[in-house]
Amino acid sequence: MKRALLLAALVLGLTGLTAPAFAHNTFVGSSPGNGATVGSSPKQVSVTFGEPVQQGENRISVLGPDGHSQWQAQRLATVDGDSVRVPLRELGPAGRYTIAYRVISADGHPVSGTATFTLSAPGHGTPAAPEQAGQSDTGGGVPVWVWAVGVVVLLAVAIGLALRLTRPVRK
Ligand SMILES: [Cu+2]
Repeated sequence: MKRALLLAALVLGLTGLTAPAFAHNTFVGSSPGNGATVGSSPKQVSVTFGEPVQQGENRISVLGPDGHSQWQAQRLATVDGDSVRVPLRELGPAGRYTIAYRVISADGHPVSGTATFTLSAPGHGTPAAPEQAGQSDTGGGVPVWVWAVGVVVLLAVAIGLALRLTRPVRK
């Protein structure tokens, strides 16, 4: 019994260690370049990876110097081989903007990360309204109480089954 547990722990440990080693996509670069300074608002932002990006829920959010205002002009990023891009609104305040990406690798795994660039001279733009930026749908999905009810029902079914199975058979 102890040996079996040890073996199970070992297998879990090994898979846990090796799982991240299987290639998923890696960040290669961005435009504007990571750490670059631009004098005026770029028309678009793109991020390039080491492998092709799958079509789907690929997103690039461009966050303003305040850390939360959003400046991308499109909810989903356009895939172009191994890179993704979104058009930008005209930027506003000068300062450091963050390119936050989340894309789907060719192997189906999501890859996310950030790059930054600095706008040296303020533009005349204003950030996207939350619903335009696609923020309103991030809280979507199944409400927690539905899950809770599901778990309770499953438990009840399991207990019922267990009781039936353990009940002595009468003849
Ligand atoms: Cu992967």
